Amino acid sequence: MNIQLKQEHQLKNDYAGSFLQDVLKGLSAQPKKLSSKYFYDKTGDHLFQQIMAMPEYYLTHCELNIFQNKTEELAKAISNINESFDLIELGAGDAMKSSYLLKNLVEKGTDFTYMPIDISGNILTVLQKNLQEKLPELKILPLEGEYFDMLDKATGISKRKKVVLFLGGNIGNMEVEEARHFCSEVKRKLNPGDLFLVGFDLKKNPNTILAAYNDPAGITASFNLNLLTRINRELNADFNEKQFQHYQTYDPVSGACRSFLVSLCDQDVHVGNQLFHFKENELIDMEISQKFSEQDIKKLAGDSGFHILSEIKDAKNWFVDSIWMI
Ligand code: AVJ
Repeated sequence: MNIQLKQEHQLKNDYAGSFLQDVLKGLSAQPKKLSSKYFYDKTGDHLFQQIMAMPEYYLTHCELNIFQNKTEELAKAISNINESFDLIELGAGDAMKSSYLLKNLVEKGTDFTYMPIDISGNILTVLQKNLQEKLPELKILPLEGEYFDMLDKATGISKRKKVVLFLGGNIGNMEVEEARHFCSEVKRKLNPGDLFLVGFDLKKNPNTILAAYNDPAGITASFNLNLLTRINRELNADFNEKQFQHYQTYDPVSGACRSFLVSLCDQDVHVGNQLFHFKENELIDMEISQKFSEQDIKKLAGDSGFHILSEIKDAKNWFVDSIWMI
């Protein structure tokens, strides 16, 4: 095995190891918990694409509206730092939204390298192929792995100014305290003058929010249940997906939108060589999609060592891309 392959093999093994550890730890907790960061295997990527295409899932249109219609504003705000820079995207996915910004920057002759980071190598391959066809002049360096490992890698590769994008309301997949810690860690890895652009889904009519995560066709349910299927396949487990049911909540006071799986009966599940008992109606806490007020955002920026440079909203004022500086 050559060194490159050996390193990749090692990385994959470490990743599988932490997946197993996270699952065992989560299922031993009270209430039982699984991390939504593991939703995105090949089927999960596909189901998420379907979610983004649902009429109820307004988030897609909102941030797309910003990137399509306020491209120049975005480009001005991030090119403010003036010299050449690296544009790092955390959880780039298929880069559908950011491609509008990339096109604008490329056409202006801006000197930058696009560094998309994603945990899914599968989606990064698709992204690279699409972008190379669409924007042949774009300098692109995909980084497959966990955000902070890859952020370290990116800051090691070049000493240029950094603009970090964290779009799609992905920050919402963290509990408030976790989000604070996450943003502080991003700040620690950056230098004064670097920028952090974060997409936040804003608090709005609670019925609108709940509908986006509780679709009647059950795509969101399948998206949650698919993690059980993935655990069966990759971690030698025996979940019976038919014995779990999706349950969605939204609390308009805290802004927490949460999804659970409910055990429909008393049952035992093996994961590797460990046994977990589920009582009837016992929950697995699957995902939080936190919604924010303007005040919540200001507090989060301040608490993690940033100040807000500018804010760009969609036409409905449902979503904001908030641009922060150290
Ligand atoms: C990818 C985190 C933005 O929380 O809205 C969509 C994931 N979960 N439907 C979100 C998701 C259920 C999504 N993010």
